[in-house]
Amino acid sequence: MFQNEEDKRISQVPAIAMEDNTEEIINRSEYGGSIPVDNVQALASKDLKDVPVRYIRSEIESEEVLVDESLQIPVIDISRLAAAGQLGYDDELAKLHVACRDWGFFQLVNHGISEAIDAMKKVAEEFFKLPLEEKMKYAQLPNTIEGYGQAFVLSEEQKLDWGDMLFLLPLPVSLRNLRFWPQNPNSFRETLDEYSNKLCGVSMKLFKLISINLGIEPEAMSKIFDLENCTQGIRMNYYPPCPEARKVLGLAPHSDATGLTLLVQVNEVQGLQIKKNSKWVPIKPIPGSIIVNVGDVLEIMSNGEYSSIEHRAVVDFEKERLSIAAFHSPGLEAMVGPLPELVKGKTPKYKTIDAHEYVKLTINSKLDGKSLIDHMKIQ
Ligand SMILES: O=C(O)CCC(=O)C(=O)O
Repeated sequence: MFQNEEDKRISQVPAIAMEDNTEEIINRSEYGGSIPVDNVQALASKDLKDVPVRYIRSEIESEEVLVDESLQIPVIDISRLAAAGQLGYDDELAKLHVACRDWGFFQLVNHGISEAIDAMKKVAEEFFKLPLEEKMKYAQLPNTIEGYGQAFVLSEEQKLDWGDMLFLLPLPVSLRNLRFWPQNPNSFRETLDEYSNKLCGVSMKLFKLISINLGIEPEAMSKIFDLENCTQGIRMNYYPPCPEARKVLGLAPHSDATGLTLLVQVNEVQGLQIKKNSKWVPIKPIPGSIIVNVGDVLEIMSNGEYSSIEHRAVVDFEKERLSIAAFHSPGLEAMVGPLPELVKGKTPKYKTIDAHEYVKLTINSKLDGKSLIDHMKIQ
């Protein structure tokens, strides 16, 4: 069906845009940023007995974590989805629909991009192992979101996450800000370039299948999210071990403000939990799989047929944990709202705003459950 079209399209985009156009695009401050806070990896290396109070979240002790091995997110085999018309295709498509509608989360296997994932994991691990001063060469600047640091810190009182991150915007290629792209390890940039293109390819396949499942034209969503039109953000999360691991969070509960998020866990340490029936369910990643989740934009576009799901990251007492999340959002020219073909004859449940406004809203909101989507709901 689409298999080779995709590869063709990807190959038409410059494989790598590595000229340093930093001066032109360094200042994207119109969207806002985060208040700088202490580096958590450095704090954790001090062998603390007590964790500073700004990281302690008393509320999490009373929240129920469901330890039920049988309750796991669906597993979707994308190679079966690509084999249109062959035995099993319709079943897998139906499984994908249920996964998006009832779970908002699934694990994707047989995606065919393991090499790019393994290479990315390796350079991400190497980057976070570098001395702090080397990593700080790529530190966020005031009022920007890209670079090494933290995100979503909007007040001096806000509780903090036990983790650091490197956030970059690989797509669109024309807006890459290489100022923040590490050159150490020296294969970092080309590895990320490859990873970004491959993940965008997988997400385009998913958007097409999702369009089919929603009963709209197959290209309806992938046109909005393709390599030329899509905005792709990649966040590499580093969660150091914590002596009070049960009292802190690596990443506060949130839903993703994107269309689809593709997440890989870098090492074997688990930490992702999703909210299901008001309880936290730990996710056990299948080695080599990609964890996919429905973001707020897909909830909005589907007029609520699919739902973004709250999730959070917990940390370990002894081991560091790393993950890499890739967020696929509509380009800045798009409108964010229910797709007209999905509203026909029904009442839109969400507002329509332009993507600039939506991005500003996202960056200037702290991670707080599904508060962003509540803002978009028509009451
Ligand atoms: O580390 C994880 O497993 C979750 C990461 C995540 O939710 C994010 O980066 O938005």
